[in-house]
Amino acid sequence: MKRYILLLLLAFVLAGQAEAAGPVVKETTLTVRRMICSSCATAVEKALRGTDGVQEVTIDTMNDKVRVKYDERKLTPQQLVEVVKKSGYQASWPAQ
Ligand SMILES: [Cu+2]
Repeated sequence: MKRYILLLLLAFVLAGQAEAAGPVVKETTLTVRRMICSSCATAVEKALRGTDGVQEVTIDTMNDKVRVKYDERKLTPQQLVEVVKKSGYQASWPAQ
């Protein structure tokens, strides 16, 4: 009986771990140069939002900064930089 309870406990612990294995959300800031108007910002935002693993994008054109929340199990900051570059803008990480 004791053993059965232990097994049950173990099952609960394992189930809890499986649930915890969702997205691992990280937040980072990229420097993106030459977003001179709102359509530049929209282009960068669209490119990032269309990328699997990106959860939230905040563009700060005044300071050349783009804040991104992303799932670190799917993306790296370097990949985010590549996405921005492909949309036609200079990007760097860590932010400068
Ligand atoms: Cu523009």
